[in-house]
Amino acid sequence: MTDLNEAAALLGRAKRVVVLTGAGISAESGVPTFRDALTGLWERFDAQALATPEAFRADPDLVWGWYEWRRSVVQRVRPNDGHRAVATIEARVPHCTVITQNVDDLHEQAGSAAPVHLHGSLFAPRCSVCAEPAPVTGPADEPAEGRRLRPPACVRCGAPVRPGVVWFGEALPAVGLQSAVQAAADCDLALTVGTSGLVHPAAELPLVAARLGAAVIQVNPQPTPLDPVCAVNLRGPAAEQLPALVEAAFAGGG
Ligand code: BV8
Ligand code: ZN
Repeated sequence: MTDLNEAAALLGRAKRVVVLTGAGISAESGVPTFRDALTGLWERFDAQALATPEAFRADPDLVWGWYEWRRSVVQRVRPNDGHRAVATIEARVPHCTVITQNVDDLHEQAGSAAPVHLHGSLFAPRCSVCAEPAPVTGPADEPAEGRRLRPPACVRCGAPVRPGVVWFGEALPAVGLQSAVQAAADCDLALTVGTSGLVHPAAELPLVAARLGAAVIQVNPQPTPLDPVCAVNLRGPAAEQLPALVEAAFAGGG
């Protein structure tokens, strides 16, 4: 039995599915993965150093400029066949929870009802002091790669507005994390797609599923630390592997 057929048999009979996605599922839409997001003028920075509260405090214009550039990239792209295949899985299995580490809105654009955003969103800026939600506005001047931009001031308290993402060293949203861990514990199949499995606690979710008896299928062109717990490793891009998996699992309209 080929890996694809084995994965299709698992998906075809799964009742409670968790899909965990990382930056890799948006790669084929043209959204740079987290590390690629530092190509060009950003490449002299280390993502882990830029995606922190300390970096924002030290240089708000640099960090806000990076996130506005990334938001402008996401607003120019479209979901790919990988995002659409995830929405098909949601429609075809009895229970499905989509959990994403991504801060883009491509799962929603592809039809996923309510993906859990473990690391927040580029589309939910808020005040860095009083947490007042701030409007998502098109930047006055188009953010260019490497351009610093002054963050807007909070309408309520005047403090700088920050991106609505979870930075390194910040706690994940408690409700989202709790529902993600519960879904991973309850599932009978976990799909981990396009994540390097390096960022915690998100990286633990497939391990929770496997420890509690679920089968894990991984979709990634590269090996990751999650390989050993996977029943099947589909080595390839999500926009090819996921549609092929969905086709093989539900072809009979089953
Ligand atoms: C916290 C939002 C505590 C911002 C992001 C335990 C062990 C070790 C470290 C830690 C630990 N616990 C905590 C830590 C520290 C830290 C951490 O994990 N550090 C690691 C990196 C060493 N974690 C934290 O700080 C977390 N917070 O634990 O808080 C706490 C508790 C209470 C009170 C206070 C504090 C917060 C982590 C969240 C950070 N924010 N994103 C932003 O986006 O700017 S994470 C960010 O990096 C992305 O969201 C992404 O998920 C992640 C990884 O980035 P990438 O590698 O680019 O993306 P991905 O992982 O998805 O990899 C791309 C993959 O796709 C690759 O494997 C590639 O092969 C594959 N691919 C490429 N093309 C394709 C493809 N796959 C399929 N198809 C393709 N076409
Ligand atoms: Zn405020």
